Amino acid sequence: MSDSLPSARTLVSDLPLHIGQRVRLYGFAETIRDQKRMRFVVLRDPTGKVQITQSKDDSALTAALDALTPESAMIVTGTVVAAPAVKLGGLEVTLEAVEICGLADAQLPIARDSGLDKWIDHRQVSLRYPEQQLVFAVQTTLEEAMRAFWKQHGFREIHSPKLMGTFSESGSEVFAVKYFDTTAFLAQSPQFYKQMAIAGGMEKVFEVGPAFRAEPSFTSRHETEFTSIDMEIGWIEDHYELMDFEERLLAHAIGTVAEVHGPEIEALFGMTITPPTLPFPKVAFAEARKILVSLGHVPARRDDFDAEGERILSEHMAAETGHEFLFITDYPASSRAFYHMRRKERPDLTRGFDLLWRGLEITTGAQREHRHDRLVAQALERGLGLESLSDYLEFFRFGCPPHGGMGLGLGRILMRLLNVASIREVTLLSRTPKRLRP
Ligand code: AMO
Repeated sequence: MSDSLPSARTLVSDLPLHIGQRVRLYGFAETIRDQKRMRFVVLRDPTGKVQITQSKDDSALTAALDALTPESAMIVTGTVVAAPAVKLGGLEVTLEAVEICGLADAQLPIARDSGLDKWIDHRQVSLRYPEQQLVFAVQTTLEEAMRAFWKQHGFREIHSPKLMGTFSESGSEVFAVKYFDTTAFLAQSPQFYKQMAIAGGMEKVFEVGPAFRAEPSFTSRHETEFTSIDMEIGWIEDHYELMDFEERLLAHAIGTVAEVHGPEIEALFGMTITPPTLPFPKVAFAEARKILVSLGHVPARRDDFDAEGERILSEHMAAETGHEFLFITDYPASSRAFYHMRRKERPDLTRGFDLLWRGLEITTGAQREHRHDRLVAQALERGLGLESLSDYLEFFRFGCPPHGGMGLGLGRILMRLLNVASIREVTLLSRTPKRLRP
């Protein structure tokens, strides 16, 4: 490229500032339209689209562009010209030089209407769709807002190992992997290690990382590998403190997403994002069950709700309270993890909670049992082997503060934020019992 050509990149969104100037653009060729004397290419970069105009009088440029196929990656140099008749931003770029850096095969593997499964098969193409670009912009903003909130409240970030010598939740949903001459398990949650950090005096910790579940679930909300957002907080009085923290965190994060991406989300997903009001409604499990039964839905289990029950309950409570979120608290001990703290006056109930957002569970949390002797008793009551829990139980032998925390599914939050039907629309690459590729 000659020295006189600009070397710095200009983004499409900045082009109005450069009318009459030479610019260098990087992007994909969205469409190519050939006329007898002219060629029009729409170039797309992450900030927008612009029409590139090529006069066929220039035979070298014509030859270069003859090879161009849709979705090829290219670098274009040209002059920005005001063109009020052009629908795309009222300007165009007259082509002076082009470099086709990545020529696309003439036949693209998918189209917009190919369906989600095909989109995932060819993610390098479907990720280019504007809605998909927005998903990951929103995800970035959401995580940034959460990190800012955690920082403001004195949290530290941890990165706990995903290879474990034992199970981190229940043994039935764990992936076993060969680990030299023994077997390792992929972490189902950072549960044990976030509690260890509290025992280690870290007081408030968070982790955003992968969690693995060998669940043969074929639903639109389950993945075998998902991103888990975990928190653990020391020196709490009860689980209400945890819920109070979570609702403020979510209100801040959702408010930030609304501020940064509100109009674009409205345009591409038809969803108006309004930050939730505080406090979120809360209902105890026993009361929630009564409500469900009165609505004619009798849950199959006495100590837990099915997904349909959660949906019906959520809908009913939203009509009553005008709120999209609902905490269900004080679940029966028999349906919760052995490490949930029991209520003092009702040891058959826990200080545990779930958070539903428009009928979908996005969080499980609880105050934990931090007293070694009681924790051992609760494990034994469940028939759990103390041997396999020995490392975990050690965490509580040398003085551990009262504490609790929660885990949120990143994909599920995005599903609700953008109102999409499947977690796979908001996941970079899906992992299910039937999908391990690409
Ligand atoms: P739980 O198993 O409920 O709790 O998981 C916490 C949250 O993670 C999300 N989630 C999933 N997302 C996608 N695919 C899955 N297969 C999947 N499984 C769970 C959900 C869920 O609410 N250790 C506890 C948390 C805690 O008490 O701190 C735990 O893992 O949004």
